[in-house]
Amino acid sequence: MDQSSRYVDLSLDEADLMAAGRHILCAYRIRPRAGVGHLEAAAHFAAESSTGTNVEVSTTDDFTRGVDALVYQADEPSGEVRIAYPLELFDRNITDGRMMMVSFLTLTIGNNQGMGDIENARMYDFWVPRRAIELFDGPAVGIQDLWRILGRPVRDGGYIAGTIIKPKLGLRPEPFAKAAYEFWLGGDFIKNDEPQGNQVFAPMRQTIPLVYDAMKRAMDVTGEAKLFSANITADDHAEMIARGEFILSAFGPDADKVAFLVDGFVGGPGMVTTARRYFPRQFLHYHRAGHGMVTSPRSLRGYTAYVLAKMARLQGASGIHTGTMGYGKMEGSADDRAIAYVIERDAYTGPAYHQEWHGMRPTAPIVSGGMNALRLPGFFANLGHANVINTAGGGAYGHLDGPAAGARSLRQAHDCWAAGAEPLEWAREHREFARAFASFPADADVLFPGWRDVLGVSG
Ligand code: CAP
Ligand code: MG
Repeated sequence: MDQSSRYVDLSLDEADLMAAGRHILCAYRIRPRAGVGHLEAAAHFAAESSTGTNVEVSTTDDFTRGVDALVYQADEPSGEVRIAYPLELFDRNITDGRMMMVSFLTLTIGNNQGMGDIENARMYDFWVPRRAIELFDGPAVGIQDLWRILGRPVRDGGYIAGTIIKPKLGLRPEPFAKAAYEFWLGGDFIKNDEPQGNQVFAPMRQTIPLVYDAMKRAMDVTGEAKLFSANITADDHAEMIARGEFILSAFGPDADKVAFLVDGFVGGPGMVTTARRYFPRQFLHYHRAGHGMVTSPRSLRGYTAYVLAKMARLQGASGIHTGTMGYGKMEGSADDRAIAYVIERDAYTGPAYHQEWHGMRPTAPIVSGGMNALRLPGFFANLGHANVINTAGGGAYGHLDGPAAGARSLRQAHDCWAAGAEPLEWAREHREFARAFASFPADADVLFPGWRDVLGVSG
């Protein structure tokens, strides 16, 4: 059934829609099944995403039609479809009237994924009006709170050198805490790896107190504050809360040095918002494990990593993994810096829309995935700044001279970029950075050919 007469209005002007501020706008690329017209498919997509189904129903009235999602732009050659969703469509809390991300997803990327007349459809940008910014939680804590704890300037406080306790799984409490202590002798920030929680070989109630003891000892030895991002991910929100409360209790007077990690993509919006609302004083660390199933550039469905990051800021993530922009082990490209820019800035023009954040606190980029000291200078040069949390697991625990040296190599790599120095020259005067070349020779061969001769390393 062609519903374009109801769900398409190409006379609508995007600038007018933005000025009125009564719609959320979404940009998709849609490919209809063979034999289905582009506009017909887009209309059905909008119907299924708002007030309709595949047939007219007798119960529809004029009010219903007044809140139809409307296709306002469509371009068949590119597959471009832009849809305006009236704010009234989106579910609101009965507790406090706020909007909820699960409703945004259910409508804009819900049943429309997998419709019989759509080959594939993928959201690559969306825009929210000021009213939606007012109605989403947004971040309560930001990187500036971490910089303050670290004794840094709260503006442009710079690079936070971090790691992930590796191996990903398999350490019992004592070796886990030892690994943490050794990194903290050189670095700032440690996170649980995304699957680490309360495994039977490392019960949280044993591990966390040992981690806190390691933090205290490292702070005593170094005279520096240290940070730990503890995973509270769980299916049951009561379990999440129990974990968070236990961890805060265990860290006692240093609970402000604890961030809470949630596996937000696989856990879903409910988990993120539970953490954001129940622990509003803790830095909310959004890990996006699993996102690649929909955000991969090879995916023709779902939404992009750029869209995921915007959603995370609205939900209140203090930081989210934004990838390594072609410099690490995960897929990505240099242009992925837009994912960092859209969440850290007060406003940003993305692939379809210019988004003003109207004072919503920023979400910090978290850079992780195959990173080590050799890869960092190029990464920073591409991003253009170092106001990020970087977590390098292999890049620290794979360093030949141990985790503390690995941590120092990361900071020296940052300092090399900040000084505008040539890395091989910098390595001559910075031992741990130099030893990263020997620690990661395959990377060194690719990034710095001839490094052995320059650094006098045989082999
Ligand atoms: C990195 C990591 C991160 C992913 C996240 C891992 O470890 O801990 O979870 O990189 O990817 O488990 O692989 P390494 P993203 O530093 O040892 O690679 O940040 O792209 O979501
Ligand atoms: Mg990990």
